Amino acid sequence: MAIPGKSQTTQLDAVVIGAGFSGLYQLHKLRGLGLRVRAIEAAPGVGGTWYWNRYPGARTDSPSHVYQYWFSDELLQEWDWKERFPAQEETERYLNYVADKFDLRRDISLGTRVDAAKWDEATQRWEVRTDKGERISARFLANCVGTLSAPVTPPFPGRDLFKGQILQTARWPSEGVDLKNKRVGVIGTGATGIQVIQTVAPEVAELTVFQRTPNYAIPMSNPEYSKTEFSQVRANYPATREMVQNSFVGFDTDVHPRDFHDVPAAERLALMEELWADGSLKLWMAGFKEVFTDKAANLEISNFVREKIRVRIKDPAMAEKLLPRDHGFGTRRVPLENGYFETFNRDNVTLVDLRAEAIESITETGIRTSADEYDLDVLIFATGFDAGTGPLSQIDIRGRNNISLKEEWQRDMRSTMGLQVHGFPNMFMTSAPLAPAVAFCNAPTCVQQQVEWITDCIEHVLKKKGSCIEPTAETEAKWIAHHEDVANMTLLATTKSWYTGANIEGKSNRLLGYIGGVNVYRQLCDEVKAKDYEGFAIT
Ligand code: NA7
Repeated sequence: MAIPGKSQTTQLDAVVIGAGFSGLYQLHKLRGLGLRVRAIEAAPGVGGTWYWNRYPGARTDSPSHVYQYWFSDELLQEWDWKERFPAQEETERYLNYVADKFDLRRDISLGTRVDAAKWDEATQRWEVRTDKGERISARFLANCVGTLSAPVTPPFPGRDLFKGQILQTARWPSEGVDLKNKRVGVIGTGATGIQVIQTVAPEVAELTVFQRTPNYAIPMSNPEYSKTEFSQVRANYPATREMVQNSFVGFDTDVHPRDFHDVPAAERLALMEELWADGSLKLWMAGFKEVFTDKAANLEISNFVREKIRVRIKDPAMAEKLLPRDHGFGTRRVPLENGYFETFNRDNVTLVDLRAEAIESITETGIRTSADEYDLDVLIFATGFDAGTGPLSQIDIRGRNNISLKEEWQRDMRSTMGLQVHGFPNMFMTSAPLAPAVAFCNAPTCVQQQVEWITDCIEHVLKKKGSCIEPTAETEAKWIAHHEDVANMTLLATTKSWYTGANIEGKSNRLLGYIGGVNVYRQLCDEVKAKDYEGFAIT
């Protein structure tokens, strides 16, 4: 697509920001309405999260047969997943295949960042500005920027002094990094840190892990599929598709039908063992629902997992450091792992407990804590993201009366069903705050549902010959109140994690994601549509 000079403004019907799972699909769907659309993507390739996160060991914790698109039967027949939990490379390849198959690239500007988007009341259009100096005027703006795409690193003093190499997992160099025989430090033991640590430990000379909070993790069972096994998986796609759309968390399994306290203790244990042995997130997603709400139930499940971890670590003192004590199982994101805990039985691995000795500074030669100095050649930050609000706050988005989305969200993180924000007409979002997609869902399930809702909504506005749509203030207030009611029934709302924004200083501590269920959320979205977007003003 030709890019006009700086003085010209490109006229489009819609701009999609991002070309990851949701952006690619949103582009495809809006083109299907006959609209002139462009997707703008900061990365040099498509894939979003699966472009950027190419650190050693990066892979999905959702099984491939649910972590995919459902909109094309042809695609489902053509694409053979190689593993149950695909590595970054396989998922990135899949998304590139989708971009080619549906001829999406001709409408994607890669390596281009949207700097600003401003609602123009006079024209009833969004004025979008990119870092290439391009100006685009579009009627609709679809923000498909992902939830975990604004990485953060703590502001430790001395960072500029370090003579070695500093790496960030979410910005891993595409040419790769040779860590062989190096002294490597990793800060962070979330889902990302766990994958890096277990992967690089055997190849580096020394690995020093800086851990602030130990995490629960479940051993992943990740067989490569044989042709026969994969055809069985594929044969089950119709049922899988049905299930992911109607389950609590967007997977092909659902929470246990019986109440925790109605099941005798021996049966509870047997069920936990069975779910554990599956080598997936089932203990979290398909176990007792009370894990999210009931302290006693959560304690029993947490103790079960702690014992599973303890027996894998040879040194009891090391085991003590690695056992999570300050939060219950499943109240923060539960990662899968492959030999993570055994990593700490290796002679070349040191665990630094940051609760006992805090990081004081980065030095020329490594890290200084309150108790010691650690010499390093390479320092890897696996320190997480400004989830949900971060990616959109990086763009200067201004709605009616020049109100800034970033400033609004700093005051109060709000949205209507994570799909729109009052005051920002014709602006749509996927994976945004107060929807399951942002935190409590198998991401592809939820972003597909949101993209479809957004597309239907835009089609409705076009048919009605309206110029714009936005939720009323009352609708938004009602959604937030419902979101809060549901959130406050859970143990997650009072646990420090990126789910509650506790990893970012000063961030709103409202639970980021809607936790009433993917199935319930879908129904609520469908109802809005069935009632001709009741609660949304079309003008
Ligand atoms: P997470 O889960 O936010 O983990 C970040 C890790 O970095 C976590 O262990 C943090 O400790 C640690 N961290 C953050 N800041 C510091 C400071 N200042 N000092 C020491 N340690 C720190 O991010 P991930 O990338 O692992 O995972 C994000 C999601 O991506 C994951 O949930 C999946 O959905 C995929 P803390 O726990 O805050 O004490």
